[in-house]
Amino acid sequence: MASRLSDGVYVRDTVQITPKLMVVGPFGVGKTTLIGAVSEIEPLRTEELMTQNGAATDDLSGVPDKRSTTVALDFGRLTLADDLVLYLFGTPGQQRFTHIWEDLSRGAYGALVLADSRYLDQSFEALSLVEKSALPYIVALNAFPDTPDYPEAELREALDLDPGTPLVTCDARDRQSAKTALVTLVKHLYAGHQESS
Ligand SMILES: Nc1nc2c(ncn2[C@@H]2O[C@H](COP(=O)(O)OP(=O)(O)OP(=O)(O)O)[C@@H](O)[C@H]2O)c(=O)[nH]1
Ligand SMILES: [Mg+2]
Repeated sequence: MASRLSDGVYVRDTVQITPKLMVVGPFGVGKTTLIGAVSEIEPLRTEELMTQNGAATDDLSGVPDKRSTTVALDFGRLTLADDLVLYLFGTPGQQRFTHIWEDLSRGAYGALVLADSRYLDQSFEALSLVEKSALPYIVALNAFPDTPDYPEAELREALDLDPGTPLVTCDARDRQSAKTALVTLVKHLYAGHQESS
């Protein structure tokens, strides 16, 4: 059994809570990277190479080395405690895939909205999708090397965040940092659940 656990085939038999969580955000913000960094199973990826045909719509200014894009979903799994396993679903970031969101997010419990503070306006669409679907969420700013250090109050105002919505910074490539952002989301969901029960 131990070896199957490490294969990622089984979860521990103490697991009781398995929320489906969405990782959303604009094109190239780091959703696939974050799920790959934290997943304890081989993450499912649906990456396709980007071609010259997409040059007009795929804005690579923040991620000049990016070569592929998610066309359906990312999927990963993270055990946070003996009784708690997260199932992570990443969405495609390109606007032409927005219709996939409704199907993918069915049954989700909450969302991590990844944002890039160099291009905050690009996050508005993802924020409005989670708000429309009434999913509780937090915002995690994925820090890139040239990300300016804006005061939190300015970032909150620019994103029009409710005072109760957590705003954190993470490095989507770093397992511990990405995990900390997910823990913040889970605590936020738990606090909301406590309030409503
Ligand atoms: N410097 C830096 N680069 C990052 C970071 N996160 C992601 N990248 C790079 O930025 C690019 C975008 O990452 P992806 O994970 O593909 O982004 P995505 O949000 O899944 O993109 P789409 O699925 O196309 O919307 C990749 O080339 C990553 O290596 C980060 O935290 N810092
Ligand atoms: Mg992706």
